[in-house]
Amino acid sequence: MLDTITAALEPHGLVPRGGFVFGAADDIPVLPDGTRARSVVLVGHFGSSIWQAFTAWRRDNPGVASPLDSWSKQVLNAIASEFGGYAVFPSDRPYLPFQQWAMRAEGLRPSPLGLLIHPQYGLWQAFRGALLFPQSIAFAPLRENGHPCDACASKPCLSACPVDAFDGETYAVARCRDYLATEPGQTCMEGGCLARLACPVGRHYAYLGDQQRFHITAFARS
Ligand code: B12
Repeated sequence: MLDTITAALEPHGLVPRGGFVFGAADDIPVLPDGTRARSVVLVGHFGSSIWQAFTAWRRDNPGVASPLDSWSKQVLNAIASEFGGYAVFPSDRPYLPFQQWAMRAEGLRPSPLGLLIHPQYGLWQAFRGALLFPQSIAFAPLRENGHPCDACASKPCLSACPVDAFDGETYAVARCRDYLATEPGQTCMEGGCLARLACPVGRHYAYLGDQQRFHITAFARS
């Protein structure tokens, strides 16, 4: 089943990002029929893999509010129903613990910025949704990937932000957002988050210019 889900996601630039069977101790999401899900498959992207499909959809659907969320919902709701599952989304409230799920599904760990870091794709990856299923799915055992930040002595991500929004523990969200409204902050608005860009891991997968601007503009307006 995972192979056919992979094939259904591929034209959209999306990939399954692991999954797991819920355990008794989990806060297990309830499905629309009132029963509890048995397993979850996370769905996301690496680098700019979704950008072509998303921008084509956006051209055909101008003026849609929250376009990336709307696109994700259109694509993943259709795929979920094709496979007898139910899609949930990271931006929907109450927030589901996507990062905790991702740590379990892909063995990722957080970087000092709070974003999970992938050994190959670095900080240039995110989740567009998750597919919940009423049945157990057989997942391949997790490979131990190591944590790239352990080997990074200088941690350039922590010194690159012009307003020191990251201290390795917290993220000064208001300070970051306020800076984006200033003249010097236009460097971040145009090119993307300087802290994220300072990370040497997966640099090759850094988002394309349009995608950088799209995300940071959405954040600045949120
Ligand atoms: C609210 C939110 C924010 C808020 C507050 C973040 C914060 N300080 O916690 C704001 C708006 C500031 C924010 C910003 C960003 N976010 Co955000 N955010 C969320 C959201 C919707 C909910 C977080 C939450 O409360 N979850 C509920 C709890 C129960 O889940 P959890 O897994 O236990 O939560 C973990 C996080 O809270 C995390 N955490 C703690 N501190 C921080 C700080 C940061 C910066 C992040 C990203 C996470 C984080 O630790 C928790 C334990 O693992 C999640 C999606 C989701 N459903 O989780 C995305 C999410 C965490 N964000 C994400 C991203 C990518 C970003 C941005 C980079 C957006 C962008 N521009 O692309 C920015 C980061 C700023 C930057 N420098 O660019 C991704 C992270 C992917 C990854 N690789 O880990 C997520 C998972 C969304 C997604 N679609 O993939 N975000």
